[in-house]
Amino acid sequence: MARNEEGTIADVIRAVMPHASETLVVDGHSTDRTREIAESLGVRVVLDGGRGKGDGIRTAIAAATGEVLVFIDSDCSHDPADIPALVAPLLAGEAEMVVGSRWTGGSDELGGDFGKFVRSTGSAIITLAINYRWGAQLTDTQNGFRAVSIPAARQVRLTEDIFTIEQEMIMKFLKYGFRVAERPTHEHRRREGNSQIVVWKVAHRYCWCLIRNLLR
Ligand SMILES: Nc1nc2c(ncn2[C@@H]2O[C@H](COP(=O)(O)OP(=O)(O)OP(=O)(O)O)[C@@H](O)[C@H]2O)c(=O)[nH]1
Ligand SMILES: [Mg+2]
Repeated sequence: MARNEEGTIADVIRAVMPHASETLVVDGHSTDRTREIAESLGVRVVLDGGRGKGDGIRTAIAAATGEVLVFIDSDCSHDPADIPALVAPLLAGEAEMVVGSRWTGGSDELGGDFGKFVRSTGSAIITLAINYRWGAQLTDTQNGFRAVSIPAARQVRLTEDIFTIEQEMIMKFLKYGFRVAERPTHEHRRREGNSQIVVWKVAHRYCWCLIRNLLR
């Protein structure tokens, strides 16, 4: 997933390639050199519909080939060396989704200022609600670093356009009876550029997405 990540995209692609049969860059209409750099490294680049990261995730699910798809950010927050651990339960037939957990693997970004406090508290409450509703034992329902079975991801119909797609994806997998597992992964601070999430502008969308999917 990449939107204006020209400073880090090349390093992420190079580190991901040894772990994947195909590396796919979903570009959210970057206005910098992100797309150009990705193409110069010989990987497939597709454009999302320009509606946000959720749109990018749906684009990836539609465009990916093979059986397993790993989502990874392009800001060097995630360690590609964790990919085999995320994929292993899928290949073993033990899960249809494996989420990297920052609660068990640690994060450089979960606290320290008011915005991060709101994000981590909100995220803990959402996780609690999801666990209660589906009898799950998850610790991180927001991390974008995760592996999914492509047939399963195509079966659940995802509709969220923004970052709320992470929790929507988990709720819909659970609703369909798919198994959602976790593995510890460490989240590093984004190396350059800015976060695309402004917490107070999107908080209500997280609440609505949660309530809608809990009730439905
Ligand atoms: N394809 C696509 N990718 C996006 C879009 N918005 C963000 N991304 C990418 O999704 C990943 C996660 O976005 P970030 O802005 O890093 O969100 P975050 O990790 O919660 O925020 P930070 O902790 O500040 O890094 C990054 O690699 C972004 O480049 C989009 O609209 N389309
Ligand atoms: Mg990030």
